[in-house]
Amino acid sequence: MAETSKSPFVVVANRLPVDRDTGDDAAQWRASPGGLVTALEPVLRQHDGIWVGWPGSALDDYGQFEVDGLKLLPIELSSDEIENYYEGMSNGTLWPLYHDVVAKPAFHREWWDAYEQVNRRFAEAAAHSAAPDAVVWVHDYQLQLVPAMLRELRPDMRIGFFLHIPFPPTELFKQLPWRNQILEGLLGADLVGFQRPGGAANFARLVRLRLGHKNHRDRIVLDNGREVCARAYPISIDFASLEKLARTPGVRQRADEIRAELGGTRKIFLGVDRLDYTKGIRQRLRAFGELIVDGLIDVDDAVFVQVASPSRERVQQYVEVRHDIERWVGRINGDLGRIGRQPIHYLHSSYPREEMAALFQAADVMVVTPFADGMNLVAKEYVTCRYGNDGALVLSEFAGAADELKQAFLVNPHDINGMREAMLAAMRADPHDLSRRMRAMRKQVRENDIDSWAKNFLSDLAGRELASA
Ligand code: GDG
Repeated sequence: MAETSKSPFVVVANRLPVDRDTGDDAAQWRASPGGLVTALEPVLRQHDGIWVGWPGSALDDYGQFEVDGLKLLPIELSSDEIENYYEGMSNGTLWPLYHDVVAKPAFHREWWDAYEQVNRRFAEAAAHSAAPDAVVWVHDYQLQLVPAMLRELRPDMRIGFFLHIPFPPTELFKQLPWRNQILEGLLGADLVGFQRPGGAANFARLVRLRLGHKNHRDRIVLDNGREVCARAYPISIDFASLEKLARTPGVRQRADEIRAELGGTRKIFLGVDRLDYTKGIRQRLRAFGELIVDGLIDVDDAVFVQVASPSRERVQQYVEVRHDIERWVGRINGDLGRIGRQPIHYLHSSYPREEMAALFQAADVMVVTPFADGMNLVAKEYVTCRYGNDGALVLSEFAGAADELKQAFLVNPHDINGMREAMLAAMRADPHDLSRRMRAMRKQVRENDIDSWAKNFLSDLAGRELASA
C-alpha cells in the first residue's frame, strides 16, 4: 500500500466528497457540496484529518491526494465489486431490507462475499492512515463490517459509526442470512449512531436477542466488559448557508420567474427526491391527480412540480420505479391537462443548489411522502428557504424528520385519501396558521443544524476537544 500521512481523525464513507470534472482535463476534481462534508470540514482541517472513500470512477494512481486542502484517500473498486458490493449487497439487499422491504431484497452469496472483501479494503486503508489513538468515523450501510475489522487491526482507536438510513425492526432484520455478522460488525464501534431513537432501540434489542449481550439503556455490554453506546443523532443541514443562498437577489428573482412560468397565480406543489421507490413519488402524484378528477383542485389553480434526480440507474428496481412513475405522469397529464395547463411538471434531472433554493421558495406546498426515510433533508431544506414564514410542508410520519418537524401536515403515505386531505388542507390553510407552523419548524432546524449534529456525535465519541473544532 502506498505511503500516506497518519491522521488523528479519519472519516470513512462509501464515496469521497469530490466529483471528477467533466472537462477535458482528467486530473481535475471539485468538491461535491454535501451536508456531510460541510459538517466535517472544520474538524478535518483543524485535526489534519483524512477522508477514505471510493472516488466514483477508476483512477490511474490510487495514492492520497488533496482537493481544496482536504486530504483524500481513494479506495479502488473493480467493475465486479461495483456490481456485487455496491449495486448488489448495498442497494439490492440492505437498502430495501432496511426500508421496510418496500421493494423485495435479494440475497446472493456472491454479493455478500464482495461486501466483506470491500469492507476489509476500507478498514485496512483507514487503519493504515490513522495515527495512534486516532478517532475514526465510519458512515452508512455500505460499511457496516468496518468497525469490527478496524478494532481488530487497531484496538487503540476510538471508532464511531453512523447509519444514515433506518435500522429495521427485528422481524425484518432477521431475514438477512448474514444478520449476526452485521451486528458483530457494528459492535466493533464505541458509539453507533442512528437517525431516530427507534433505530437505536431496534439495534439494542437485536443484539440482546441474537447475541445475548445485555443493555442498560443505551449502553450495550459485551462479554469482555467493553461497552458500546447506541443512540440517536438526528442529522440536519447547514441552515445558515442555505438561508443565505435563498435570500440572494438571484435566487429570489429566479423564484419569481418560476412562478410566472407556471402561470402566475397557480398554487405550486413541489416534490424533490432522488428517484427512489422509498420516496412515495407515484402515490403523491396519484393523490394530486385524484383531487383534480374529483373537482377539488382545478388545473388553472394548481400545478405539481416533481424533481426526480437520476439515481442508481443500473439497479433493476430503479429502472422499474422510473417506468412506473413516468406512466402515471403521462396518464395524469394526458387525461387532465390542457394546452398550456399541464397538471404535473416532471423533471428527471439534477439541478444546481441555486435552482433548488429558488424552487423551494416558489413552492406553496412541499410534499415529502416517503414510506421509510432515515431523515429526509429535503423537508429541512424547504423550511430553511421559507424565511418569510410562509408555505406549507406535507410530511410523511415515516421520515425521521417527522420527529422534529411536528408542525408539518403529517401523513401516512400508504393512505391515499389521507394524503389528498392533507394536500388540500395545506393548500387552503389560513396564512396565520401556516406562519405559526413555519416559525416553529424553522426554529427547530436553526437550533439543530448539521454543525450541532457533528459536534454532538464527536463529543460523545471522542470528548470535547475534537468536537469543538
Ligand atoms: C440519505 C437517507 C438521510 C436532490 N436532488 C437534487 C439535490 N438533491 C439533494 C436534496 C438533499 C439530498 O439531495 C437528498 O437527501 P435526502 O435526505 O432527502 O435523501 P437521501 O438521498 O435518500 O439520503 C436520508 C440522508 O441520507 C442524510 O443522512 O436524510 O434519509 O436516505 O439535500 O436537496 N440537490 C441538488 N440538485 C438536485 O437535483 N443540488
